[in-house]
Amino acid sequence: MSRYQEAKAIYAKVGIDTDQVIAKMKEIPISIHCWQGDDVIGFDGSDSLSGGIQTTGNYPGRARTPEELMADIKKAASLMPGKKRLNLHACYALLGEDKGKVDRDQYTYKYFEPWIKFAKENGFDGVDFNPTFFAHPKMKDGLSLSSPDEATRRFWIEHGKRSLEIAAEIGKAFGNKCFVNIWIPDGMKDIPADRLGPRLRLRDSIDEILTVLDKEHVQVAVESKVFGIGVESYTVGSGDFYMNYAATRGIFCLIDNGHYHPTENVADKYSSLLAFYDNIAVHLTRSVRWDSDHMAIFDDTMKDICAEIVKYGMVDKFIIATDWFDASINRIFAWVGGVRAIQKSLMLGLLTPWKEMIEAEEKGDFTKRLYLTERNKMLPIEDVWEEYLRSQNLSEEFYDEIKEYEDKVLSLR
Ligand code: RNT
Ligand code: ZN
Repeated sequence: MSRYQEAKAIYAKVGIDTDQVIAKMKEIPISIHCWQGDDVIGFDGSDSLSGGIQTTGNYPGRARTPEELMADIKKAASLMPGKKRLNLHACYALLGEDKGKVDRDQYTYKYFEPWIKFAKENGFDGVDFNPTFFAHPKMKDGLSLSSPDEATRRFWIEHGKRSLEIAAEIGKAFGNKCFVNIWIPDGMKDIPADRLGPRLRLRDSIDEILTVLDKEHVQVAVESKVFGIGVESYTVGSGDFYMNYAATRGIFCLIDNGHYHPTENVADKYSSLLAFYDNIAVHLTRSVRWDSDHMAIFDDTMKDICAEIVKYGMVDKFIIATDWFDASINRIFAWVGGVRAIQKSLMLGLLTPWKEMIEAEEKGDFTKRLYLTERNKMLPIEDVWEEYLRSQNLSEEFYDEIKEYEDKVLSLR
């Protein structure tokens, strides 16, 4: 009997069908962020990152051109099991001869067409899109959509509109909905005098952006945050602000697990949203003491988060995207290792006897609930994971392949 066959029998005894789990795993799409490979720099003119987020480390091999980034994404994606989408940011526009002439308020689909072609040729299921409201000279005093300056606000509103128009074309190109996430870094380093004004302006700015939303091809979410580097005292787009905004506008909230106070339990948040929204978008990352965007790992936080995603049989309601940018390790590994860690966590969630545990809980048998929690921890998930990989011609022995790519490609940059 193979190890998988044995594991299958062990899980069957506790009421879990591992074949079904593997089949389910293959259906869960993950939107892979394009920005791990170049430290969130993009190709539309910026040479450094700003807006309260930061990439740290200087591991050699950063992708400097679209060709390099595409080659790296292709390599990374080839080592990731499962269904993948590609998550693009507007700053990855391929402007060609228009570079320096066309700004973000004038971007159109054509600047992203090579990305769409790339995604189609490399087996991505679709492409998602993000307007880029950071690392740009038109941010004024750290503000974009909430700026008191009319011209500044107008520029960024137009950027938001162009982004939704581009997303509609992307949705049409793939025949599925392009998911757009709005995140802005707007905030203040020191104590604001006016907490309301910026929020009213942000509300009105997004309202105006949404007037061009094509609901047939695009889905939109807003991503809140608690603070950023250099904007510690006030964040315009806070959790409360966006939760109310999304609910009243019929769009979605995006929960980035790095965007809360370190003691908050992000896994506890999804069920509150499930009670009110059709969809929940998530950015999965690892925050170490702050929103540090370390590569995701198979740790308790990720396990708890992913269990909440799968345990109610509502995984289809989740729009899962990755979001980290570690420049201190091989960037291809950061992509692959992080995505695999999320998938392992999702698999663990699917291999847990939630039904039995919920039944025990409803009967008030908390002893059994805790017994089952502990028993499940040592069951042979590794063998199911390996089978999942094997079914896609992959294995957990992927370090050498990444090292070879580093020696032959990354180290020559
Ligand atoms: C920043 C947000 C946001 C960005 C990306 C690049 O704190 O998490 O999602 O990471 O848009
Ligand atoms: Zn995020």
